Amino acid sequence: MIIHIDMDYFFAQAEELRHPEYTGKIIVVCVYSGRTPDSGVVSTVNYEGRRYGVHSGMPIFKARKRAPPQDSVFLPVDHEYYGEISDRIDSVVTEYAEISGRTSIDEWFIRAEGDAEPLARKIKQAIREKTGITCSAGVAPSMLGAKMAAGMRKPDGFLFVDEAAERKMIEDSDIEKVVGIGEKTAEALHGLGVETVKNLKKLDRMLLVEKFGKKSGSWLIALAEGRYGELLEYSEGEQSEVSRIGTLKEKTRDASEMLEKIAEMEGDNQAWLKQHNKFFRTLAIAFVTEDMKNHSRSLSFKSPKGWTGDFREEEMKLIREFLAGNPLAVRRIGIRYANLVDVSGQKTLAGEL
Ligand code: TTP
Ligand code: MG
Repeated sequence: MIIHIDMDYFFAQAEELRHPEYTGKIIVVCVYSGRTPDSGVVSTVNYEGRRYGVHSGMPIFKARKRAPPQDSVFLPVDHEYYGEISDRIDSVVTEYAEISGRTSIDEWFIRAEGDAEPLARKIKQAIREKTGITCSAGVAPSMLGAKMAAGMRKPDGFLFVDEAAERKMIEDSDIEKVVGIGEKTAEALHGLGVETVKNLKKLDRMLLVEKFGKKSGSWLIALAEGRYGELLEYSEGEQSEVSRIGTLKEKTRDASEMLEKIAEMEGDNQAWLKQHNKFFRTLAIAFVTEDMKNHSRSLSFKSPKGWTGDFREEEMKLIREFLAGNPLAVRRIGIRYANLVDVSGQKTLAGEL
């Protein structure tokens, strides 16, 4: 079984965590472009704000019109801080799960070999206890099913679906709600009379391939035929960062030992980038100190970096910078590439998300 974890209104909840004085207020987290004081878009908003119709991707000036000013706080995004919380959640997930992957700053997939439901509940609770913020969890036979299940009960939700329930959930779903189907694909399918996944079954297979090309057409056929496990490769397309974390032989303040561990793991990150035709802009190093606290240091490059680069110098700089500001020894160390840029030039279904 697969467990999917998705944090609730993540950036806004992270802001609530460090600003308890804003409890009950509408929190709108914004990416300001700087052109005018209100230029830019909404990154996310808490559920108080969603009730007024404020949502991700909306222009800030529009959000200002919808959210009552006396009850609202508008804050700029702080990726460094959200990244640190994400790392803290990642340590909780990796503590409980044998095989897991972080697929964006606020999402994890976990492969559960044994009894998945109690494991998922345990992880959900541990995240709440150790980080103070809530998530929604979905458990299903496939990645697609788990992700959709997690989305059905938000916020602070939990949904377990077995094979039959997963099939019903996906078949009854509106086509545009299926993870991996973008706006354009959904529109084209509406044009063919398809509203739900069930309707897709009636379409001629050849027509799907003709209309959407071999790759996307085959993806839709697998969806129609209920081969949900095969859709996994596409949902990876959403991944906006790739990271590895490892435990050092013993706790240390020796920068070259840390660098050696990073070099061991970096190959995995680079292989992943190459396989998925991605470059990255942000390089981050995560540190878990002997008191089990998480820290991270990052830098961003002006132009995206490829999968063959050597970043020893930058990594050393980040490690030294961290050690200079923290007196403790380091127990675990991680390497993360974020702000990924697609360089394949090919549009896939997932790329439309
Ligand atoms: P999501 O998980 O899509 O959204 P969310 O966590 O805010 O809300 P939900 O409870 O529905 O899961 O995205 C995670 C974070 O990514 C989100 O907190 C902010 C950021 N984000 C953007 O910056 N722009 C966007 O358009 C979206 C969708 C998300
Ligand atoms: Mg989320």
